[in-house]
Amino acid sequence: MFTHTLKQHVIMAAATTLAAVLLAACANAQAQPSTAPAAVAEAAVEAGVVTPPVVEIVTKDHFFEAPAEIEGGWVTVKSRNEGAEPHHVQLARLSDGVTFEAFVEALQQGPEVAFPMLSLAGGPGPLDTGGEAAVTVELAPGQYILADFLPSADGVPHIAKGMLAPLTVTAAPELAVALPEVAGEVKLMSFSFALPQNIQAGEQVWQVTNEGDQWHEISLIKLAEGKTMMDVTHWMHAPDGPPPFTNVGGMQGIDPGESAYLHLNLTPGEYAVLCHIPDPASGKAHTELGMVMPFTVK
Ligand SMILES: [Cu+2]
Repeated sequence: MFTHTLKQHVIMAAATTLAAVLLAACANAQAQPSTAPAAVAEAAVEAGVVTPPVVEIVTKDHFFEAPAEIEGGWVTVKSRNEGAEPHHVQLARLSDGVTFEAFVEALQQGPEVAFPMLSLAGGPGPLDTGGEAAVTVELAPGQYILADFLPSADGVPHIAKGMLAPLTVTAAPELAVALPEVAGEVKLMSFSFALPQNIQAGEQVWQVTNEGDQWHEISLIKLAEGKTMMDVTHWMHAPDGPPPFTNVGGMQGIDPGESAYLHLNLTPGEYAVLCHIPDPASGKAHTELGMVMPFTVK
């Protein structure tokens, strides 16, 4: 009885608030037509539209500092690298009925056994020490993993050094979410990138869509002053000394047909995007199959 009354009260309060906001918006529009769009935006927030909640993850050598459970739906995942090595955060959903323990067991039998259990859900791309990045991704409820597949200098991937953690995603709250305003669109294809035209410096959001038939990612690197793509290619084949670039984030792997949002703060310079995911058919990294593309930020 009490619950019923309370619920009615909340609904009435919400209706009253909405009516008040709409009236205010109308009055404002009549008085000052030029400010109408701002008034409408305020009304939307009052009516229950929220920005995606933020989940913060810290990467270290070699573990994640991350929550064990979060609410699903659209979430903004922020990462900060406090490790000495580059790190990324791949979110992946385990197939229904697969436990974290079962996945770990499958991984010991090899990626060909474990990977079919995963749907890739994106995540902040590789960052150097001190770097920060953010992505907005949609998470269906279920059991997830956080993983870092980057290798250390000794060749051992971070996932084998402790960078594999379970994450439980519960049902999404019933709220309308305002998605980020998009400055450009990125298409991931098998095996190429389509990037926004005329990329300008500053804060911006790219919508990243996987239009290919397998997993793809987009990692951004910024070339060091005076270095070329030739230097990058040479270093990647035979790392010798410090890399001729910095890792500035990106969107970790997403499933075919999926879309997510990449938050960037770019400074002018020469960059490249890469996809390191291996092609199941050939075993070759997508970088070798054409997924390397230089671009300039003005
Ligand atoms: Cu790819």
